[in-house]
Amino acid sequence: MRSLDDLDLTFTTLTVDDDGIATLTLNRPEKRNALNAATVDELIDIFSVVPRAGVRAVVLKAAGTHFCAGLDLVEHHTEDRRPEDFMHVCLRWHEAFNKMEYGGVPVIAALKGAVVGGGLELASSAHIRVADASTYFALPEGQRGLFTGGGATIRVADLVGKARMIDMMLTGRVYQGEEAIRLGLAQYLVEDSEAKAYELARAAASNPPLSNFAICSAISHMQNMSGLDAAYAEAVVAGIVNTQPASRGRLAAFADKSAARVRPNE
Ligand code: 1HE
Repeated sequence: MRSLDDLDLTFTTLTVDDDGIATLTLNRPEKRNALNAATVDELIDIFSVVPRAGVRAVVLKAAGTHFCAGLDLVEHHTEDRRPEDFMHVCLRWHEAFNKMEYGGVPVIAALKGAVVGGGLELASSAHIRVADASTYFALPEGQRGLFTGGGATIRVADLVGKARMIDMMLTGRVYQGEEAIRLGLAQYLVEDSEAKAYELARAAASNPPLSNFAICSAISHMQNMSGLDAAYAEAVVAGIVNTQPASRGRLAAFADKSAARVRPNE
């Protein structure tokens, strides 16, 4: 079985601290972290290993001032790809992003600057998105004479709805700030998106891993099912998760009144 130590990374870096919090950094700032084929291969490798490496949460962040400029347009231009070549490029993107979304390990994206095109497809595969004042979202595919190929028709449409996604693609409309939060492009708007992402990762990492596995895979799977099948799958997952040994002590603490209660924000 491959381990984190076996990973051979050029355009990304991955570190894991003693608490099992991984930091995955897109590390091609001179190209605004544009996703070339090699970076996508690295993401596939990383998310093939992470779920079996004891990682409890991942903070996905970027070097430089922009999160991700999407598809490497220069590589795409230089390679002069045939339809079947680009279809396989897209299948690799889907493999990487599906491994992220369905892998069972919480991924928290710390956003800044441009989160555009394929960069938004990447961000929308994370489980939580944190934006700062510099963050802006767009789908410039129409302007470039392209179409989304990394799952935006599923994940971005899911976040903002079909009509808004079509508008973004047709007109290049940019969303940022509170408006982006209101639409669901990110769940948090803060001064320091990285600091907040680590805070959220630590909170998530304190849950039992099996609970997080269900939260970060079952919900996505269930969205793909009929209502009837989703309800059945939910019962099966809850049967396993809600009787796990790791929940016994937490339930006991609630019963003996030593566990924290759920209170409104101050
Ligand atoms: C790139 C890319 C890229 C920058 N591919 N090289 N995505 C887009 O349409 C967004 C394209 N990029 C931009 O609009 C801007 O570059 C940014 C807003 C992200 C940043 O602007 P800025 O002024 O900070 O940087 P820059 O001067 O435009 O670019 C700096 C360098 O990064 C430059 O390279 P250099 O060698 O000339 O220094 C740029 O060429 C390079 N660079 N973005 C390649 N995207 C699976 S289908 C998905 C379809 C899509 O993602 S379509 C959306 C593509």
